[in-house]
Amino acid sequence: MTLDIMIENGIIVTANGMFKANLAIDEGKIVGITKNTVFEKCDLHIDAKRKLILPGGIDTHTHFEFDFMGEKIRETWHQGTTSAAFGGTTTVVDFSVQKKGRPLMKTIETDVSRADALSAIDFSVHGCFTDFSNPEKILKEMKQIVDFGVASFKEFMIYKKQGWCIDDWNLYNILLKAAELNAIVGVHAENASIGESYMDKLVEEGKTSAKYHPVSKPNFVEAEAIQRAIILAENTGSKLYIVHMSTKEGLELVCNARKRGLPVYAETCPHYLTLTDETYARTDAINYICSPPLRKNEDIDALWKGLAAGSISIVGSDHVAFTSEQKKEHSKAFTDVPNGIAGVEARLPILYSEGVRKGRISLQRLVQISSTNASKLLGIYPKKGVIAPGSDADIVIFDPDTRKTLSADSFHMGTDYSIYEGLEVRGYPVVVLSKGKVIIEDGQYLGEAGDGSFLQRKLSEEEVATFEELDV
Ligand code: DUC
Ligand code: ZN
Ligand code: ZN
Repeated sequence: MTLDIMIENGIIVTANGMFKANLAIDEGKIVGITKNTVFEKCDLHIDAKRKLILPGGIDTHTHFEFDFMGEKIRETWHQGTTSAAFGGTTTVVDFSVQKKGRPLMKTIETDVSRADALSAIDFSVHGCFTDFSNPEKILKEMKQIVDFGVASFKEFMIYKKQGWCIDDWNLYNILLKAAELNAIVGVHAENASIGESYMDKLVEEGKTSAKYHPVSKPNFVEAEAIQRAIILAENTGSKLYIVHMSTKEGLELVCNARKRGLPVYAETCPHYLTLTDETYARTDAINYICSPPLRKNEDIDALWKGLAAGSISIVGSDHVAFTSEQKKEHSKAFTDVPNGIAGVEARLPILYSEGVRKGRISLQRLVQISSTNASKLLGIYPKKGVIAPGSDADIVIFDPDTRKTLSADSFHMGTDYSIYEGLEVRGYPVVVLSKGKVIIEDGQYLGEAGDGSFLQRKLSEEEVATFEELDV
């Protein structure tokens, strides 16, 4: 038998441990992990001496080609997913946001076929309802969407002005239905009434600059919505996923819910782990406007501790690649600046450099929060998220010693600035394989638009339970 690829002499890191071994890959799958044998008959030998072998990253939170707050992202699915691959991510879960008056299923089909033609890596979407004019229709559609292979929904508890905000009754009913269908419901948790009224008040007072963005959404705005979502989920039996959690108060609520045995999971993002609200004093502060806003050092410390301890299960990028020109176009008041920060490429390097290198998380935890937990929670395990025979050969060969200064010029995403400009990181992906094909090597992209396929997802109680053993 001649294998396609052997990755030799690397240190394989999994969610549970690490060991030196050779990895055999054939027809897109991992077919063997061997301690001693070096397969002679093999089309390609890759020497991974002194490198870490990680399961390809799974980014649970991207917004490619997003149409939001009067602007459409110019970065294409292909550009965005190529950028993801350079950063060691081989699967993304994007958001299909319903167009009012149209079934969500239609948006999902359109988005999936667009991504199918363009994506460099495998992908899925979360379904987001925004049209609540016929609640019965939503509940019917949820089954159709889950049957299609989209086992997760995300609802916005804010963005009333954009017409996206869900009320508690609809959220409660979606949670009830999700419990019945074995789906998971994500929430963007911010109290809409307070957050948006606060914005209006500040603007009326002439406080329109970006430094008022965090003022309009203090920590309790997020915490209150998290608390409410947890109570609703608890009373429906649904799994709940708090996306882009940014506050120490939110963390405490999730931690308490988990201690009570509730299936409540949290995601945070690299920007909430690295940047503070002092950033909003910069001259280019509008480029950092995202929701929830950047917080304080005490939140950053709490989030890292929550990640290490297991109360936060996943890190997604919340990648939104508006250009500085698009941000500027709407900069008369901070309330109109399209929200979002681009970070799909930086996610894994930042987690390694700021997390593992600085002693905040272990290498195993890095694998769990960047890949394995997402595959288990979102229903793509063991196809994705693990280095094991039979799994897709989505592999990152990671050089722990590479030093790199992050910069918009060296990233591959479709925007002109980076919030991490000038940040020195230690450790970077050097080779990335997607389904057994080398797509990144020597700083070159070797894949093609459309290499990625839609992943049908189905949640498994068993898999969710196994990652909960890792998260305490
Ligand atoms: N938050 C952002 O910062 N951008 C897009 C949507 C969101 O919830
Ligand atoms: Zn959000
Ligand atoms: Zn988002």
